[in-house]
Amino acid sequence: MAKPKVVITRKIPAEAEERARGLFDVELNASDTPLGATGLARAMREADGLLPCVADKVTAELLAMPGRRTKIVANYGVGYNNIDVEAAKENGVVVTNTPDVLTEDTADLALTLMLATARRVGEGERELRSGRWTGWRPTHMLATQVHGKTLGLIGIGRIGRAVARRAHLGFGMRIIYHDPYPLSEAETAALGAERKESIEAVLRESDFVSLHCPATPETKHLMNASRFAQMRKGSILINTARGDVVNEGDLIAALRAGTISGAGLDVFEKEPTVPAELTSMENVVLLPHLGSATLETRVAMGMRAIDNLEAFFGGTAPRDRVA
Ligand code: 8YV
Repeated sequence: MAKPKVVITRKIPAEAEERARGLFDVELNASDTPLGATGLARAMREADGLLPCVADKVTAELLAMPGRRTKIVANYGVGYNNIDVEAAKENGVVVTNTPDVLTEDTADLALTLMLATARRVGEGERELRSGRWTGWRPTHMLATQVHGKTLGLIGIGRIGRAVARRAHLGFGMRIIYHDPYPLSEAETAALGAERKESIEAVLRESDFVSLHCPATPETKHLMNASRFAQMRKGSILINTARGDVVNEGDLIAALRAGTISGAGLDVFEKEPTVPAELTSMENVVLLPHLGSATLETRVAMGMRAIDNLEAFFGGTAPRDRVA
């Protein structure tokens, strides 16, 4: 029987590409340039399965396209807001994601951003590298402490819990959170966490606010001017979730006005475009969407997406089906 045809839209680690080659009639993207809407349309006309990444917009138009051959979209990533899931359901296209394997890395990066922003790591590095460091002095680049402070989590799913563990057990932080799906009493106690009834209640008491919710129509611009106004003076926002969750214009205004004192951001509203207002600010740490960017995890994400494709084409239920 002919192998199913699968298009992998971007270069993924070699080990995963090798495995895909063995299982499928696979089209790889050796040049690693984005396919764009036209390339994705061609891929979905020609292939039985698509393995896209966060920047590939799998739109309703593509999913409803006459002549579409693709029956499964196995996203490379836990977040799948790049895919119109409703349109996938309507058109009978299966969608899967890659949870679990990137939880710990993303939590590590959230802590990296928290420490780097609070302790002025980017600013210090820029000063030193540009030859502006004039030597040690007691009042040089004074920062704000991290350990023992209050961390507010918006969302307490897999990644939120991994962040809470690190912050509570490693940094002695008090953890408060809001999530429509609360933790069990036992989990709450193990994380030293406390649930708050509203996002505002979390914002009002937190020294650091870290976002760990999915990007959905409900969470679009969840952090906006009125929510920034609820945050404590001197507090810091961390975003390793999705750019859409934050109104970037309102964030810039809040930083400018000193409503909050800093931000550590791994994701942006219009990636890879980052507003010049942010790149020119010293009190923000900006990373190019590196949450899951370790070799081990990127291999594991490839394997997990391939597991989903293999199950689907083998006639069994893919483990990570989201539509
Ligand atoms: C990926 C991510 O880098 O999993 C996610 O949701 O944001 C990152 O792990 C990205 O999705 C690649 O497609």
